[in-house]
Parts: sequence; structure tokens; C-alpha cells
Amino acid sequence: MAYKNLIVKNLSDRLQLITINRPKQLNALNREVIGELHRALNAAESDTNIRAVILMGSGEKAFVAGADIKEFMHFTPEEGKKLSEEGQRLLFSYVEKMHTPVIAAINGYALGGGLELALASHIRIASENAKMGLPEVSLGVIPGYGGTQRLARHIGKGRAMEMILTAKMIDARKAYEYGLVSDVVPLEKLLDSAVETAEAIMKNAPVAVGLAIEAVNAAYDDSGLQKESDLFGQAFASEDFREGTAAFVERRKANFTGK
Ligand code: DAK
Repeated sequence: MAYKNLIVKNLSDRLQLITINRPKQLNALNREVIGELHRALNAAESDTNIRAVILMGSGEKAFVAGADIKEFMHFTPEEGKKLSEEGQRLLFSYVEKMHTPVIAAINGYALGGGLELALASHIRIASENAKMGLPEVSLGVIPGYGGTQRLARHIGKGRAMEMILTAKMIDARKAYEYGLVSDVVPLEKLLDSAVETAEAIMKNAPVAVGLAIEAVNAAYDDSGLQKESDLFGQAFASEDFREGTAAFVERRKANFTGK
């Protein structure tokens, strides 16, 4: 299958590496990338030979620096809500529910939608230079791809609240302390480390691995995701959202008025 924004490579008969390849935009997720990721992940999930997938960003700077701000700044509140639901269905909830395990190899910035993609993956390993955060409120919006729900599940409500409300990034060491990532390794060893984890999983019974993912997921209630999409749409109607995204593009500090 041909992709414009992904490099899909089989590292062995059973292990696939999917690299998000928009390095000039720090691998930011636009609708096209989300659609392509859905196609690639769906193909991996349908292929019984593929027993694990590693997700990575291209280059040495970013896993994914968020949703593409230059694209979503023009959406209306209705589009915002609709696209939040669509993104959940096609990518974020889709990854979480896959029976083929997905390992996020976080090779740099994982911000906003990028961290949300890592949070939806089954395992996260970070390179030492990685930085993670949910900066959405600094743009006048809220995390819209599951971040308000999944971050708290991973690191607890208090720490999630602090990360979301301050919009600050944390480094890989702190992410490890928080339990957000299972390991931190030098950048040049990141892929090997993800492969090693995948190999340990692939020694086990594939059907049981898939069922175990489903069973672990069953402990969590998904009803908050719809609430997140509704509130996300509301944020799109605010003046602060226009100001926050315009300020990013114009490389200036946002002047929020609370409207
Ligand atoms: N979107 C678009 N372009 C981005 C980008 C992004 N998220 N992040 C970086 N870029 C682009 C920059 O604009 C720049 O492009 P040029 O100016 O060269 O054309 C290029 O990538 C390199 O970035 P910088 O020059 O800024 O690089 P620095 O090393 O100085 O800084 C940085 C790296 C990661 C700290 C900085 O780029 C940064 O703060 N990036 C933005 C991080 C961020 O706020 N991400 C978005 C979070 S909000 C939605 C659902 C969910 C969401 C949205 C919509 N719907 C359902 C509609 C989620 C929203 C988010 O993810």
C-alpha cells in the first residue's frame, strides 16, 4: 500500500515498523496522516503474520508534535466535535482496542495529539531527549483525542490535572518516574529497545496476547471520551481558541481574554 506520510517497513516476518514521516512539521498529525495511520494499522491488524507494531516519528527531534495546528485552527465548533469523534474512532480508540500490540517508541517531542497517540498505544518507551506534554489549553482548546481520559489513567488524576492545566512539558526522566513510559534509553538504542520488547511479546500466544489487551482495557470506562469531544467542540467556539492558534502561527505570545 502506498502512503504519502508514512514509511511502513517489516523488520521481520512478524514485526512491523510504522514511521510517521513529516519531519519538517515535526510529524504533526493532519487528517491525511490520521487516515493513513488508520489504513496501515488496519492492514497490520488484519494480517495474521504481523504480531506487533512499533510506531515512531521520523527524524531525531519529534515523535509527533501534536495535531497540525495550521489545519485545525480553521475548523468550526461543529467540525471540531465531529473530527474529534472521527479521530478517536479511526486512530486513538482504534489503536487502544487493537489485538496486535502497538509499542510507541517516543523519539523526541510527543505533544498534544502525539502524546495522545502514545497514550493509546499499549506500551511506551522513550529516548532520553523525549519531551511530553498536553499543551492544548495554551492554544485555547482542550485535549480532544482522549488525553483528558487516558493521561489520568496512566499517571493518576493529580499529575494529569497538573500537566493539562499548566500545559507544561515533562522530560523523559520525569515521564518514567510518573509511570508514563516503561523505559528511557539513549536515542540510538530506542528502536532496538522497542524491538526487544516486541520480541518478548511475540514469543507468547498471539490469541492470548490480543485477549489480554481486551481484558485490560475492560477495566476502563470509555464514556468520558464522548464528553471530551463535546467539550472540545465548545472550546472551538471561543475567541481564545482563535487567539491561541493565531499566536502559535504568528510566533507570538497569546493574549487571552477569557471569551
Ligand atoms: N502543527 C503544525 N506545525 C507544527 C506543529 C504542529 N503541532 N509543531 C511544529 N510545527 C512546525 C512549526 O510551525 C515549524 O514550521 P515552519 O515554521 O518551519 O514552517 C516546524 O514545525 C518546526 O517547529 P519549530 O520551529 O517551532 O521548532 P522548535 O524546535 O523551535 O520547537 C516545539 C519545537 C515542538 C516546541 C514547537 O514546534 C511547538 O511548540 N510546537 C507545537 C506544539 C503544540 O502546541 N502542539 C499542538 C498541541 S494541540 C482536533 C483534535 C485534537 C487536537 C486538535 C484538533 N480535532 C478533532 C479537530 C489536538 C491538538 C493538539 O495536539
